[in-house]
Amino acid sequence: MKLYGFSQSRSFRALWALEEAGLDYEYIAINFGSEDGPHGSRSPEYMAINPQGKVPTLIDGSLTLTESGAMLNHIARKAPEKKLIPLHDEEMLARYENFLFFVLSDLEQPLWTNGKHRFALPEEQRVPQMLETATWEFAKAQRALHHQLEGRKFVVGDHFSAADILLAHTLNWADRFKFPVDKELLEYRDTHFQRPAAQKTLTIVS
Ligand SMILES: N[C@@H](CCC(=O)N[C@@H](CS)C(=O)NCC(=O)O)C(=O)O
Repeated sequence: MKLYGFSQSRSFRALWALEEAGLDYEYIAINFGSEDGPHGSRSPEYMAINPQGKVPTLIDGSLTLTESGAMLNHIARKAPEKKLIPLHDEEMLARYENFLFFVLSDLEQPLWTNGKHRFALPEEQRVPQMLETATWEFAKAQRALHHQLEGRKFVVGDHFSAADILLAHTLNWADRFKFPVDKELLEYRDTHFQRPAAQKTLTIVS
């Protein structure tokens, strides 16, 4: 497998999952914003595999994935013995998927809104008032998160899964963007970031 990524972007999730899964992979660092091929995010070569010029991109044989959530599930399914996805329990799998979609559509969305309106969008498309709205939306999603987690150490069941990778990474993103993150959620992030696979991932992207 080949993973194209950049620093502590959403690529971190896929890279962490590859490390947890113990799969063979090659990591290719993308030059963000560069038009120079083959590894500039805006180069024709990279845009041919990821038409939006975004990271991450995962290539597995003839399969190309451009969504970090789908990558987590694909990697988790490739290493069933690691139990990163609850494949054989219908109810648990539904809870896991419900959580993934919640993080991607509600918890992460205000973080990306913040990033887009501070630096990612072309300047003429940025709306400064969106920053306040994003902070308000994150606080709302964080309250819903507490309700879903109910103080548990893991998102689903009694062990670590790819949903924990997604949540811990997203909380870290919120903290780096200086969103107010509740203490117990930062403790949850810190606990999972101590895992050897997360520590190894940090060294790869730094
Ligand atoms: N939904 C995609 C989003 C990917 C994405 O937006 N990545 C950011 C970096 S974290 C990016 O490459 N942004 C560049 C851009 O928007 O032009 C995913 O979850 O993988």
